[in-house]
Amino acid sequence: MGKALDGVRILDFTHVQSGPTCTQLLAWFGADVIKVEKAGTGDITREQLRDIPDADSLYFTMLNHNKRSVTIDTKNPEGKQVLETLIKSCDVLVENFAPGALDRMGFSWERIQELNPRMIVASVKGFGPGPYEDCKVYENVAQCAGGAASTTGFDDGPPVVSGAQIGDSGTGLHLALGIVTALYQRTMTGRGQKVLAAMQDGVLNLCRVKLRDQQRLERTGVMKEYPQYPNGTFGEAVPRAGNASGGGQPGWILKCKGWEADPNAYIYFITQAPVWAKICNVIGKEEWATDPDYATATARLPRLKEIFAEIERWTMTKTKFEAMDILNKYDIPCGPILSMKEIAEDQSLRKTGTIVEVDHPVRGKYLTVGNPIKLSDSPTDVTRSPLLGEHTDEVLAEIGYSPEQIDLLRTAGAI
Ligand code: CAO
Repeated sequence: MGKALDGVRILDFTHVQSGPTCTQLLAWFGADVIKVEKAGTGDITREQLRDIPDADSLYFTMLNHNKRSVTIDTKNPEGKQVLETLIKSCDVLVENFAPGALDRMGFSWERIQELNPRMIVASVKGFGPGPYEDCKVYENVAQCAGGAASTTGFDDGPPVVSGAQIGDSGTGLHLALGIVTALYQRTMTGRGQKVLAAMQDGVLNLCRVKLRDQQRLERTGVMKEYPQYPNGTFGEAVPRAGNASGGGQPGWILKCKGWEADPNAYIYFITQAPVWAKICNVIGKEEWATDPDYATATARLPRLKEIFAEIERWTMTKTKFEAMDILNKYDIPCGPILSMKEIAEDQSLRKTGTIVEVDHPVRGKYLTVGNPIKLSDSPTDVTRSPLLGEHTDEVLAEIGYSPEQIDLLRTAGAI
């Protein structure tokens, strides 16, 4: 079966996490992704957080599946010529170097356009144009600058960053969408274009509801679904909301049986208004279904703390999975707090290809997260990440270099 992006060639100048997330997705959709790396070292993550000596780290292998690797010294004049040939034969160049690095290599937008006017040049940067545009940025900087950290955590504690890599992988996702959109527009205009996904913008996009709340706060001075209501105080900016749910259906994380020993024996419980009467029945507080102090969503808002404490008295008598089984029968929205161990062992995620076991010639078998986006006509086969420079000869031969020319380039240190 063919793949959605069959025939699309990507010159992949990405490293670390944000850019590689993007090009890995494009590879899973069928694009031929040629990753250009520095000879000798390659992507810095190959050796970061290693768990097996001399084997590419999980950090690298889990972000670079289905790609080919070529090593080219982009600062060597002959290496630059090889890159020019590659630029002419590819559809998209993706990079997430520090600001200005691609220009310093001699590949400005204008130069790339001269070489290939159809080329789409896609970049991740920390910030868009403005006071911080020249800054180098990593994940947590983006979470802090994009509004995630100031709105995450508890009111009486410091800002907190999320374990979800919304700055890196989140921005890679945004960039991938920009690239396929530009490819689509190119089918009509014949022209390439620049695609920029700034990490601050990507995080802010994911924190959209918090900018919503900022404006609600400025208008009304209070947000009744936040845990600060009714007894706490609201300042000028959106406060940290603990585990309150982001929308109009109040939720909280509640202890389950075994919480004293198991740090993940918890459940997320949502007091969705349409099933309020069922919730009252399940927890044995039938009278709350008709009591005017509890019967309506508005009446409940100032009493959420007390209500969740009462529900928790019930959840603490069940394991998180027992509670799930019971609550699901009544359509009460809830979710177990799953540990990474539980997720790694989850057989249903293995069946759907969301968790995949991959074999690697140096490190052996390891688990990875497969393609979270499932296309019915473009199935994903997850293959291992390339060894450093594994495909240098193969790719150069494809773009017209003879074995003798390849040997000369190698002797010159260009590849
Ligand atoms: N051959 C020779 N040189 C190469 C090369 C190759 N194949 N590939 C890259 N280089 C050079 C670049 O030309 C650049 O050199 P100059 O600084 O002399 O121009 C240098 O290697 C690497 O550039 P860098 O500044 O991007 O790398 P860094 O490790 O110092 O910074 C990072 C890393 C991530 C902070 C920075 O790249 C960045 O801010 N990127 C944009 C934002 C981003 O994507 N951040 C998320 C990273 S994932 O957590």
